[in-house]
Amino acid sequence: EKKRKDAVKQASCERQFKVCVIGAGFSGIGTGHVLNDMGIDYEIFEKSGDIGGTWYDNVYPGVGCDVQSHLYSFSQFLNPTWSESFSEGPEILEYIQKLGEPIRPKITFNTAVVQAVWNENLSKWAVTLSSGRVLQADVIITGTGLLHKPSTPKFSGAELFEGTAFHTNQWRKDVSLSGKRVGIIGTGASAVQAVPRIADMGVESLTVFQRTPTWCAPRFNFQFRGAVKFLFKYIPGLQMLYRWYLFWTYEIRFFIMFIMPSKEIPIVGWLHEKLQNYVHKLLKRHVRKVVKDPAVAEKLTPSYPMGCKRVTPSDSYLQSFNKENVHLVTDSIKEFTNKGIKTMDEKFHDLDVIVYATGFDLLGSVNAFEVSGVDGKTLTEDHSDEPRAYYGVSHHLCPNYFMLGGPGIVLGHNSVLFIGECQMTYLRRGIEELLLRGARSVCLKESAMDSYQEWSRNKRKNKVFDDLKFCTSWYRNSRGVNWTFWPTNLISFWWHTSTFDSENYNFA
Ligand code: N01
Repeated sequence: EKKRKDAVKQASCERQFKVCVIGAGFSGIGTGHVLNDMGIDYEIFEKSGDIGGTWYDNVYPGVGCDVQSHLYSFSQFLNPTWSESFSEGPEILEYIQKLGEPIRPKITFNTAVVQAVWNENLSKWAVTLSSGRVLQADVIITGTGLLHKPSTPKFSGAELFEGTAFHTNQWRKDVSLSGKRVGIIGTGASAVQAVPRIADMGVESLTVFQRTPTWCAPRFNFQFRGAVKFLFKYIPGLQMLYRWYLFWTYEIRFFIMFIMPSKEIPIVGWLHEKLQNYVHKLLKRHVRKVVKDPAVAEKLTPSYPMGCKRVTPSDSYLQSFNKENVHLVTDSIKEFTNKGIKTMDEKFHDLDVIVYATGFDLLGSVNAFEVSGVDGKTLTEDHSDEPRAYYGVSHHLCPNYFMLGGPGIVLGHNSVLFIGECQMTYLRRGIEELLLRGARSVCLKESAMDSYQEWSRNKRKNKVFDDLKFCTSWYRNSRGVNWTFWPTNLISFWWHTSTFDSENYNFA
């Protein structure tokens, strides 16, 4: 391994190999550490003003991670001092910024990538930045994520509203909510975190406009005491063990939430169905127990199977609806007026502030900048409304181009950083292979892309998130095709990405 590492380093020095990394969130910072370890030169470009990605951008009240922190962190950079099991945004931001400190000199902030064009003759990418600079890079690694472009539905009359309106992703810290009548549209993961906090911000009223209820499981958040942090710090193996315990408990959820019980499998299929029904029953009972008004509890109870949309764990969301100043509205929004929102039942809801917790524009996020690859074909064109990437990493139109968190690897049950680490191992091996072979380019074969896409389509078939009859969600495009989700368990992802499958690539 040491010899291989030295050879890679030498080869990259000799040909002044340069990598362009896009984004300084978890993916970009993790990649920086990988490239440092490989001894490869690189630059990172970040459109925001500091390190953190989603954790820098999203500052709405209550922002946090609904995956436990000891799992939502890098295995190489364990943090023994997480203050609670589900850390909030600021603590996660602190973690990633600390991790990013050694990388900081390599990052250019407030600079977006606007275009990347593959030059076949040079076997290099010409990367155009928002500053006007054009950089020549041997390899591009993107860590731009799928959820960074907010989606703000165009409600009729929105321009008439005289109060303040903004998206959770563009939280206005300068707007005080105290004493205000606040409306929030949407009940996804962002709203579930924000609603309890906004309700406690001294607002006169908080009206939650719900289109579809969300499955809200109890989170059982707890604080880590000093003794536990001490043990985690001085016995890293213990923390790793805890991490693996979390990983497997999350992984079991894949079976419970996502796989549709198959009656064709005797006994197991029957047991599986019983288990799923039982979990649904438990969660329904939980809503009825927590929410005092039975009519409100009924409205907050989903009628679709959990896992069809993202499950949103919380210890305080449902409880908020017991507060006198929190109201649930389930009639659809008809239009905005100068004073607030009018619903289909012709009721007016007077508001001072409207918060859009309406999620993200997935296609806009994935096509954030123009990528022109082999023969001038663009990724946007190939993506159309069903973006694809081989293990969320490579694409046959883009030689020397690796995505972290690309299409097809969204998870609804476990830590996406596990996927990120697997992808980093994979692309590292790919770059090593390129350098060690003395090749100029490495490009996925089209046949590999096609068979991978076929494989993932088939794998999704018996999953609840793929079945249109249950619900709509941001996982799917307007035709109902789910292009976002990793279709099976994570051990399978790890297995497929633990080695670089050179046979599926062309080296030139
Ligand atoms: O967005 P969403 P989000 N009229 O798309 C409603 C990640 N995340 O920002 O369900 C009325 O889930 C829409 O209604 P419906 C996580 O992956 C992670 O909350 O479509 N309502 C829905 O209720 C998550 O899944 C964390 O009927 C409209 C809501 O708006 C993803 O981000 C924390 C509407 C949108 O929910 C997105 O979550 C936060 C309309 N026209 C976010 N359009 C973690 O903790 C939309 N809605 C890791």
